[in-house]
Amino acid sequence: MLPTTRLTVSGLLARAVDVPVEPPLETASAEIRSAPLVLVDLATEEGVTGHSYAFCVTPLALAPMARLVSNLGPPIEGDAVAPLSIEEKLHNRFRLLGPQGLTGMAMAAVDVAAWDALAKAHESPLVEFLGGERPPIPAYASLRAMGLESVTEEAREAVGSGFGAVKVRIGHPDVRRDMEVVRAVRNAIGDGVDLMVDYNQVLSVPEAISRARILDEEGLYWIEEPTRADDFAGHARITREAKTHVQIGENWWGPHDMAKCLAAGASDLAMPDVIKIGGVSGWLRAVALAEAEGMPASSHLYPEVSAHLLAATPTRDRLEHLDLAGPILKEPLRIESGNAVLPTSPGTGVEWDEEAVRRYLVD
Ligand code: SMN
Ligand code: MG
Repeated sequence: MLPTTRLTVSGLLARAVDVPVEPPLETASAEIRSAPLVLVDLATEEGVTGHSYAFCVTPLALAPMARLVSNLGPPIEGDAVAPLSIEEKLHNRFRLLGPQGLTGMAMAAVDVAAWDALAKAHESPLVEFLGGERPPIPAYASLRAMGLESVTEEAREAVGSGFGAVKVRIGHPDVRRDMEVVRAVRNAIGDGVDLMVDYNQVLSVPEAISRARILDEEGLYWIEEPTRADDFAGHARITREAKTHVQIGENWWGPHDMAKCLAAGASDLAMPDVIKIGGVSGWLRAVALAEAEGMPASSHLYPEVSAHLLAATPTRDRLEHLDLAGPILKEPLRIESGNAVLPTSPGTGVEWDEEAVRRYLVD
């Protein structure tokens, strides 16, 4: 007999944890010393539980986000675990408020947990449930330090452990410092390794254009978010002026926002964030847009879920490897010779280490 694959939502549990980020993640916008995560458990009447987490970036958003996610429980209790129907229902609830920001993230976290539960009920890793296989997924090391010596050392270690690409955060007050860092890292990693840079939105449009012209000679793989993420017109100007590819996918609030960005010519590349893009459901629509444009698609954070999704992405490029949730997971995503190894366990492979969760729980 086939196992039961029809599931019914029996409850939604949202827990807030604040997990140390060691060493801290330095960016031109802010330093991240801890990862405020909302852990989501979608329980079903059949006994299967789906998991997901949402990274709130700042602890200021942690408690409201946990509350918002748990508020989504009662409206879906008793419903089928059918992510597309749940999405439609919750989107209707939020239509007049808007699906950007915490509302969108909360809905996406529920979506990922629902897909996880379904894949578990089918006893398949998420990628196989989506119709794909488990190829090795090329990853890049997303480096944490911004200081010249420390980031150069980090880059050397990453390449030593097999990564074929690294990303460094720049956006120093003086472009000459940006150049020094880029050249020191390039020197450490050699010409055969791809190098990306991330400005985390700190430049004005004219400043971004002049820095891009200088960086254009460095053979960078992409320049990420040189200016404000929602400034598609500004990014389109930068994209036209820069020889290097511009990458601004991480702050697309759903596939519709991505479509507007592409229509504006504001990014050469895609890198959806699974929680900002609308979960597994949003991701699948987003990468269909990328495929139609012949646009390589990488991922942003959430390496455990993104690895499955990239494996099902026709224009897959690279997985961002930045391990924020590792300390509270039973099994962090494995990286071997610079490639993510998809787990064979059912679902996404995200399972909580309950002892660690208790340690970092925030009331
Ligand atoms: C980033 C943004 C927000 C939190 C962590 C890291 C960064 C990235 O822009 O691309 O990794
Ligand atoms: Mg970024």
